[in-house]
Amino acid sequence: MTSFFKDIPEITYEGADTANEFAFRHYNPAETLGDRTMAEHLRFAVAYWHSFAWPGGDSFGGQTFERPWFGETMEHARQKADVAFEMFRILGQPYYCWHDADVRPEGDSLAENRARMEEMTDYLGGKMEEVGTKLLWGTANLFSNRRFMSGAATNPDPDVYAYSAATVKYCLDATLRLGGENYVLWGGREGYETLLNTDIRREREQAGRFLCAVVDYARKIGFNGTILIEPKPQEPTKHQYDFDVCTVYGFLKDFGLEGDVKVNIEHGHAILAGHSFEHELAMAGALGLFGSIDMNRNDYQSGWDTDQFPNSVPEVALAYYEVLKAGGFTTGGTNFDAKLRRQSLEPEDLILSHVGAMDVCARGLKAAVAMLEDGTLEEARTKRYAGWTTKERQALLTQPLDKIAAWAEANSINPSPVSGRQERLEKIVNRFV
Ligand code: XLS
Ligand code: NI
Ligand code: NI
Repeated sequence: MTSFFKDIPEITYEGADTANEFAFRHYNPAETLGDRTMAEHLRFAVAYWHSFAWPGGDSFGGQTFERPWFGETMEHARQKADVAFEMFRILGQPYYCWHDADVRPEGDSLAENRARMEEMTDYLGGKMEEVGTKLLWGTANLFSNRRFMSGAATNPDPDVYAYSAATVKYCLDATLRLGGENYVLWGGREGYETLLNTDIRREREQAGRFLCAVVDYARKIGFNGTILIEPKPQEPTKHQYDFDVCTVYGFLKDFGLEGDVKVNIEHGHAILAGHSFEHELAMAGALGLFGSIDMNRNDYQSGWDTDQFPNSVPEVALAYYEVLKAGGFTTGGTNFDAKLRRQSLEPEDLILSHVGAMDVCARGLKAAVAMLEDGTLEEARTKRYAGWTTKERQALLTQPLDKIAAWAEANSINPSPVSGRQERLEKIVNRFV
């Protein structure tokens, strides 16, 4: 036990009427909704980086958080893990996620980084056993250190490609050893700042080759989890190659990886791409790519990736509606890739941000399950496409253009527009949220 969270008790479900801040009002892990418990539906995870490694800086100022584990020694890294698992215990968090650079201090060489990661993997493994928290996913930080400033897999320097491959290798090894259920690749610097110095055709091919090597190695070592790409259109680079779900789909198809890799969709990244969260989720469902989610929103006015905890039930409800329609999570889950605002200094803020977010997700999930069970929305959708159910109309999808034209004229086809009923459907959603 560490003393960081003082006497904050373990958070339990007390129901919607409780005035206790340190209790769940909606997240009741054992409660059954449809075919699963809430815990099985939501599969919550804490992001190690935002809660324990981020110092609270922004583009105009540095560290605001003072944490006893900030420092570059292995002792600091172990202390950080102790506090992290203390928080997971208090929250009853089933999962967590890391980048290598969050859990181990930066060494003087690649070999030292690997060795430190191995040492920390053992330490984390012990903690996981003690507290019962599992690893949702591991990932490599191929964007913070200056060596990655011009990209990792897409770097013009082949030595950076090699360094990145070696880093992903030890991260996959660690993920496997800790029983991680997924492995994520987010291409933070896999993009460019200016075309004047960039060969995009070549960089895209490097990225494709890199991903093939990652998939092959994961299978070779017996990693049965899901490999996920996390799309994002920009930030930190001006143009990021994995722009959105559709772009990733095209990329995977190009390299024959559409059956091997799925997507981790982040709310804030969807917004940056000019989409809604539910758009990206529905697209992934439709393309057979749905894997996992990062549940953190952006500020709608600032236009930055602000990584805020979710706090809008209607938004979250529409997201889980699409998650459920895509079949729900298998290996994936709800990762709070969210950070405190830099003024939220107290240890309590770390706990209560997660408690609040878990409750918002639970309420959103309940609404989504209820909307599906009610069925009105799905009935209306089915009805809208009912014209396609006759044999004659279905045949249109197999006929050449000239045949269709002849058929349309012969039958005096003259479509009469039908209401899309958007406001009526939105009104139905509001019955549930
Ligand atoms: C950054 C990303 C990052 C990934 C993991 O915007 O969301 O945190 O989730 O590398
Ligand atoms: Ni993000
Ligand atoms: Ni993310």
